[in-house]
Amino acid sequence: MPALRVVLGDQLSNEISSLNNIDAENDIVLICEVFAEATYVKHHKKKIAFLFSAMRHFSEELRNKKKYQVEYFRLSDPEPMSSFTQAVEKTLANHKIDEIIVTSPGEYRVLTEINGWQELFGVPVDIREDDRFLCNQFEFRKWSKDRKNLRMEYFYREMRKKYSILMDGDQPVGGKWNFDIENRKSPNSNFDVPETFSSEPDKVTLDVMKLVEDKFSDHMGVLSGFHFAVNATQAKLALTQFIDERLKYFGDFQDAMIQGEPWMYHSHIGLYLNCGLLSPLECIQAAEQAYHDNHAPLNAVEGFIRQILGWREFVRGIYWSEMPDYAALNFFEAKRELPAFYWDADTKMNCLHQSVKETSQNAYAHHIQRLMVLGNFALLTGINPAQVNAWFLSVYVDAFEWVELPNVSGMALFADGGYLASKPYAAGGGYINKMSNYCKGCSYNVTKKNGPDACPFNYLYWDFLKRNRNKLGNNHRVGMMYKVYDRMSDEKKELIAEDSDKFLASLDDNTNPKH
Ligand code: DLZ
Ligand code: SF4
Repeated sequence: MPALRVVLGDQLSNEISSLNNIDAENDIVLICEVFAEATYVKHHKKKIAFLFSAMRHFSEELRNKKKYQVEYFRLSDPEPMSSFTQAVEKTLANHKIDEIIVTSPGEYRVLTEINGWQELFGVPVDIREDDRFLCNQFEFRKWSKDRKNLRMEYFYREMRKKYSILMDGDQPVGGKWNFDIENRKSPNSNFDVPETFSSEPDKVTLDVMKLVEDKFSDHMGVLSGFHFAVNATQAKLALTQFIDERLKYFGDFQDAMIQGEPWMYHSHIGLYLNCGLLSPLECIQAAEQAYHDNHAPLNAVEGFIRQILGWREFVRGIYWSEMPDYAALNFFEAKRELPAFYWDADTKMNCLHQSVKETSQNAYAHHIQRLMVLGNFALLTGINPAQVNAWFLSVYVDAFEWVELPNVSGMALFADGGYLASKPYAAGGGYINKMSNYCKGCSYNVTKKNGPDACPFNYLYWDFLKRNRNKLGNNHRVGMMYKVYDRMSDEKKELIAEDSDKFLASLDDNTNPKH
């Protein structure tokens, strides 16, 4: 029974379930570059180049090392494919196929497309579980079923026990499950951030870069400086370099932002994990080993492992149990258009300017830039969650909807009303000033609360609370801030309202339909 084994662009793992028990002689593996995937949101140029290069490398490995028969469609072919469905149709027409086998995709949108194949093509379709994740959907639903609000911490503890990671019998190593309290150092020391992993683009990558420049020239970002790993061997080197050189400082400066230091002590392996070049357990075990070898402290190792074993699995569980409704949630009924500077970085607010500039350059920004600068601004100014999600999904090289949507809608925008996070991550300029050196180079004054040169975050923060009092007034974690607001003089409240109205009106004059 020859089968068509479809491997999607974020399924580039030898162990992917769609390739289990393959009949190398008779089965066909299909990997395809398609317009629909590159353009349903206009992905950053570097993201498309990374994925296409990784897909081309992976298909060559399957052909040469495994001797599989691979059908690979390029967007540079004379008849490029518009969608997965078209590519499957074409392959079915060219080969005798009795069955389609595919691993469940990372996005609800694509699952809906695949669900239609059996009827459309009249061939049985076997959609297999994506067992590269450490918690399957059944297990997650069992855990989350009767909980009104979900908190990652308890889920994470279960996962630590299940995989026996950083455990001392049935107790956590070091006597605590979570060392985050030690992970919030301000960036006030001298930094000597090691160079991030870099790999020269090879011929395959250079070809792909040319293709991207040709076909997607109007997408965000630049291709110059492309340095990502594009196969599993290189990705493993990037992981090893992180473990050897950065992990020890990862915890301490996890939330710090320094102008001109986009990579800091972060791992930058999310892009490899999320497309399958690295597996979660290999990253977790490498970090745990570094702790046992006294190479990195517990606060760093635990924090890193929590991101993968806890947070990553947790948000995926939420995505699949809550879709498709989750994508439409808009707790604050936020309607504002995304300002143009999210695309062109043209703003006098230095923290936003730097974060967008780096995003455009690297298809990457680290989690505090995403959450507390770009996300926080969108939250405070009430930007429509659908537009914010589309932006995050398109510009970050590691972003796929299963991970992007809960992080943006749930954590950054509180659009799910507190299902995922216990309070909105709203902050004024003081937080950004504490965690970064952006304010020194800003046209606004972070210590000023009102007036034309006051940091806009300072008044927007209060305006956000005031606007949403009916939704947040009963949230006990925000309650304190309402007490502070209520104690302000009427004159002060008036100034906050005036400054905010002026600022928000200027934002509305500055939207950009280009993307
Ligand atoms: C993100 C992306 C892009 C830009 N292009 C492709 C592509 O041409 N072919 C492909 O198989 N996958 C691509 N991807 C990743 C898919 O969008 C991803 O598999 C789905 O979002 C499901 O997670
Ligand atoms: Fe950002 Fe305000 Fe600091 Fe400027 S002063 S960098 S706008 S936080």
